[in-house]
Amino acid sequence: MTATTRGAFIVIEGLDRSGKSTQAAILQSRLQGGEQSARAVLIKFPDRTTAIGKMIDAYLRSQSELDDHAIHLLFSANRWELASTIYAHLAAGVTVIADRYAFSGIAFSARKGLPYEWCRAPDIGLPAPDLTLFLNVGPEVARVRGGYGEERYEMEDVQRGVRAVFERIGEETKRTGQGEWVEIDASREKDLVAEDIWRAVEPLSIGVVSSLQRLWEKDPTT
Ligand code: Z5A
Ligand code: MG
Repeated sequence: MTATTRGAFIVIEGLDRSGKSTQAAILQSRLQGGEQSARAVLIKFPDRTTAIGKMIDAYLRSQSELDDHAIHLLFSANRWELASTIYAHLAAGVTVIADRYAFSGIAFSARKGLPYEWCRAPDIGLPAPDLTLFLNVGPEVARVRGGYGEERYEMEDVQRGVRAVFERIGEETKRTGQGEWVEIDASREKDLVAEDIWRAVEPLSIGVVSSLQRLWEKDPTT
C-alpha cells in the first residue's frame, strides 16, 4: 500500500469480560458521529459466520473436540480469510476496528503450553494494527460481569495464564515499535474507559499517512 492517507487499523484486546465488544461499539459510533465523520467498520474475531468460524464456534461451545494445534490454525485461518477485506477498507479510507485479533490467538494457545514462536508463526504477515488497545481488568472484576463461565477457557486460572502471555506480547510490541500498544484500565465505568480509548484513537481518526505494516515482519524476540 502506498503512503497516501488511508484508514486506521485499531485492535481492541483484553481479558474476558473486560468490555472489548462494548467499547468497540462505542468507538465505532463515536468515529462515525464525530466532526470528521470517519467511516468505520467493526470486525470481530473469531468471525463465527464463516465456514471456519462455525467450526470454531462449535469448539468454543464444547460441541466438538479438536487438537490444540488444529484449533489454533483455524483461529488464524479465520483472520486470513478477512485480511483482504481489511486491506480494502483501509485503502478506501475506512477505519477498521477489530474486536480481538492475533494477540488473542497467541495468548490462549501459548497458555495451553504450545510454543510461543509456533503460535505466532501462522499470523506472520497479516495486516498489523496501527494501535492496539489492551483492556485490563482483574479477575475479580471479570467475575462479577455478566455471562462469565459459559464457554471453554473462561476459568480463572486460564485467564491468569492468558494475561501473562498478553503482557509479553505488549512488552515486545512496545520494544520493537511495530504499532502502538496502549493499556487501558477497563475496571472503571464504561464512559471513563471510552474517554481513555478516545484519547488514544483521536489522532488516528483523520486517517493515517504511513504505509500499513505486516505483523511480525521483523522477529520481535531478537
Ligand atoms: N480466542 C482464541 O482462543 N484464539 C483466537 O485467536 C481468538 C479468540 C480470536 C471467544 O472470544 C473465545 O475465543 C475467547 C478467546 C478465544 N475465549 N475466552 N475465554 P469472544 O471474543 O467471542 O468472547 P466474548 O463472548 O465476546 O466475551 P468477551 O470478549 O470476553 O467479552 P468482552 O467483549 O470483553 O466484554 P463485553 O461483552 O463488552 O462485556 C461483558 C459484560 O460486562 C456485559 O454484560 C457488559 O455490559 C459488561 N460491561 C462492559 N463494560 C463494563 C464496564 N466498564 N463496567 C461494568 N460492566 C461492563
Ligand atoms: Mg466480546
